Amino acid sequence: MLYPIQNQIRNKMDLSGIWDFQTDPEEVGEAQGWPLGLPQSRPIAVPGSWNEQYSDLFGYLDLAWYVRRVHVPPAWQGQRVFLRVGSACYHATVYVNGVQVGTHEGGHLPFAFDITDHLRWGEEAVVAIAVENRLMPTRVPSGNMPSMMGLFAGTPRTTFDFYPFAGLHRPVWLYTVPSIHIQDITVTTHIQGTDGQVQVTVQLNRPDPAQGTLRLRGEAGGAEREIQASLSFVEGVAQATLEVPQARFWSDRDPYLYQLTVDVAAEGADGRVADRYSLPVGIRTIAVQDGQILLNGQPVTLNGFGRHEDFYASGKGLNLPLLVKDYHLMRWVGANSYRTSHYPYSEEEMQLADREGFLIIDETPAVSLQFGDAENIPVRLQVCLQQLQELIARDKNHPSVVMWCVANEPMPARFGLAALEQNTPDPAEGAGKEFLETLLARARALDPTRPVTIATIMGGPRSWMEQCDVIAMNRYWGWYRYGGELDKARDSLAQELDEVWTQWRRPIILTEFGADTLAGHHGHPPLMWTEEYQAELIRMYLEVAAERDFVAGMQVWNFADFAAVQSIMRVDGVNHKGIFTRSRQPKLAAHVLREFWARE
Ligand code: GCB
Repeated sequence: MLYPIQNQIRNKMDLSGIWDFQTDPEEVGEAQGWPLGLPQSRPIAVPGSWNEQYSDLFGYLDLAWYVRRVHVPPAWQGQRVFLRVGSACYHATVYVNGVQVGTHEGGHLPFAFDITDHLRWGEEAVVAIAVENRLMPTRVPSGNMPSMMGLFAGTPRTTFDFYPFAGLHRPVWLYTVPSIHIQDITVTTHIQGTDGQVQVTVQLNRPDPAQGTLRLRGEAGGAEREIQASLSFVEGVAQATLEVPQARFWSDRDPYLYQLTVDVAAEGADGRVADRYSLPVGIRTIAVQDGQILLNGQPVTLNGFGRHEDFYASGKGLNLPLLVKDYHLMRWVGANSYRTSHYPYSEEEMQLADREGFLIIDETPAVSLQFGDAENIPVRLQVCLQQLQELIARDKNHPSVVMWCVANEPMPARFGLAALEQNTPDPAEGAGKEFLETLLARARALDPTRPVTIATIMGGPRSWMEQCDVIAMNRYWGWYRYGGELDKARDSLAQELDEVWTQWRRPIILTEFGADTLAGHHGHPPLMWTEEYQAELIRMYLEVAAERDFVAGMQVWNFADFAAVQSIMRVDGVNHKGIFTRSRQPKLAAHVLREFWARE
């Protein structure tokens, strides 16, 4: 799925702004004509979560309507017009001029519908999007599981530890494509010595024979050049390889981007371009070999964070200044990497990662998968496969994306403090293993060029790691286990890392470790919840990792404090494991990270 662009041929219009909004808890809106206008609307910002914009909507997750009117430029007539939603959490139904044009399940991933036939040229169009984010066992991520009782259950009843923000979280666009158009582009890159190879597959929307060209602009042979190849479409598909002598490779230290332009020639010999699409390309390879992750053939360490899209007022809504600031702060501590825990982040964020040289573990929305309720497993598997396919289709061309993570902390049936001891036999082990291996295999089939992994939970069966290229471990020695006992935590961490390495001989990334910390709380001795405790715990983990070559990355949980559900586990409804506060002020541990990472 290509990101909409504006050029000589294609058009786009950003519908971000203030929309009309109304909740519909009784679900009467469609029958009462709301797709054409809301009877009692109030203003709402798009993108943005509704929960953070109105205090009475904080806990609201049922159906709500967004409506706005838009003038589609008459100059667009003759092209196909699409309506594209960057992310709607969780389920969306889209209407244009009162007619339903499509539905989509699953947050954090874009979808688009061809609305050309529903427009009346010269008249304003009414766009309506009905969104709901009900928590259900059949959804991914899941909620309202019957099993979720007890001391740690929160409000609302998620299976996961972040607030289930709802709404239109990313921009809504109108965009156009010509009648014969480029539907998809797949770029893979290879390296031979100092030369680069850019392999491009282009897919058209029609199978008719057609011709086209590829142009790649950037450094080659020590100078700025343009390298070209021609494309011959058979059954709508064409492939070509561009050879780049003495290429400048993309890396976290030098995120150099080439510009690739694909042209499709119009029928007839007048040289007219029917469609054109341009995108940045980073020439790089990523591989796993002998217990190391290799970027362009060299060992690389992924240091950084698990994060969240989360901020005051905007909730999970795209917030561009925040994005720039977060990258600035991550660089300040010396990070070169993060995981999109626990769902795909915005496309704008992935573009920035390409440009700024961050190495991304790109995660699907499959957080806290459950395997105890056999009746719901087939439905969840289908949703997971759909989300995986949509994620890879969206992000496959980003050089920054170096790994797919198909699930975060799939849950053992015997989860609980007792099961935190390693290798407790788990009744869900078999069902979970089959489910997870289906996801890993699908990711590999969709993209054979990137390693795949699962972020595993403490106490989860080790057998679930078997098919991962890289072992990703979320570990809370010193917090959920041996809280306040950092010496014991150190020994357990070291022992576990060595055991996992001995068993699987694959690079290990600690994709989570951390401690809840109230900014401004201090203590000597360093008790849990103080800034000193977090700083010492982080230091301990980094020291243990530094003694082990097979540790290929350290990602602290979390970059910043973030909104979670209300529970006795989360003071103020916030997970306080951030290295920065929710308002992005550093805690003491930020300086420890700088000490380890920024000096390199
Ligand atoms: C985890 C989860 C993450 C939580 C974190 C915590 O293992 O992956 O979503 O926020 O623990 O702080 O408990």
